[in-house]
Amino acid sequence: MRLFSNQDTPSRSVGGIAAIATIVILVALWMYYQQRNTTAKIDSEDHVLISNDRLNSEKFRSDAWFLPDDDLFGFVEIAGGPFIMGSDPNVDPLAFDNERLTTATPQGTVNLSTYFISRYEVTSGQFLAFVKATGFQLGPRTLSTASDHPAVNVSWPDALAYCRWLDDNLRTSHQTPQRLKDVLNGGWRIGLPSEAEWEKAARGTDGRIYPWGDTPRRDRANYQFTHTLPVGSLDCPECPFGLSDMSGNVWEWTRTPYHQNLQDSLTAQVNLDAPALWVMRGGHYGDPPQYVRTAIRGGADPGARRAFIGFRLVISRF
Ligand SMILES: [Ca+2]
Repeated sequence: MRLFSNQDTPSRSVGGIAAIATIVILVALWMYYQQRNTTAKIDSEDHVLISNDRLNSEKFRSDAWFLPDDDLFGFVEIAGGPFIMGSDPNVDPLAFDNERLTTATPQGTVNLSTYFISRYEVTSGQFLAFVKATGFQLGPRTLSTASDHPAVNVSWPDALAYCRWLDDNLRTSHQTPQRLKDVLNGGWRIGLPSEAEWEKAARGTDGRIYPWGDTPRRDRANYQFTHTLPVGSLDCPECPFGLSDMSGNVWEWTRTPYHQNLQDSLTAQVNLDAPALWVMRGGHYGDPPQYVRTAIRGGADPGARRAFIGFRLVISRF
């Protein structure tokens, strides 16, 4: 379209320039808006993509402690029954020795009762709501990430304190959806997952190596990267139970004391007064593929506050 020419009158030229300036301003505003609503994503060939992430501002309730906006506040039911736990090095050559169920039986079936697990890692926004409500004393870097990123630099006691506050809060608040209240009133409580609960949620019942299958995929989880992403940034339609970031983003605390094989951890009596390392699962944003497998496990000192350790929640009968 021709806007103006040498034959145009001065007034028509001024009008054309104004039209162009208006278009430039509108394009600049549109680009600014897009930038504010985007987040980095990584495709299967390691390209960093920029995608629109308006979803994240819509999926948490600012009027309800920034919990996910559904009738269970983001908790997902995991039906009772068996699953395959542990790693057989004949099946998964990347397996570490500490992923064995027992020394003699590296992989086996474990049966769990029904429980609920949170779809996302606990976010900074959710943790901040707890801090504001209670005056809880933070670590110096605890809320260093944006509100929809996972809460990091949280110790094991910090995570437990959040769980206890949320449990008390949701039992008594009129904001709690009735379906969730019914669950909590049925003898269940909010806490950290056991490592068996965590592993079943991550790999489902078929013993898969990653939540989406048996080969690494950087378009499904945040790893081999430089920083955390907003929780739930990467879609994973193949992942069991619709959970996000079980692999990568941040390691996640569990309520299980660390032992060198799984069976000893599963059967250990929890003694909060005894020195222990606590199991964390799932790997973090900077880890290689081997460290974001569903069976990966590490032990951390309960007081550790690290930029790559966060947590998620369960509702269980523990
Ligand atoms: Ca994670």
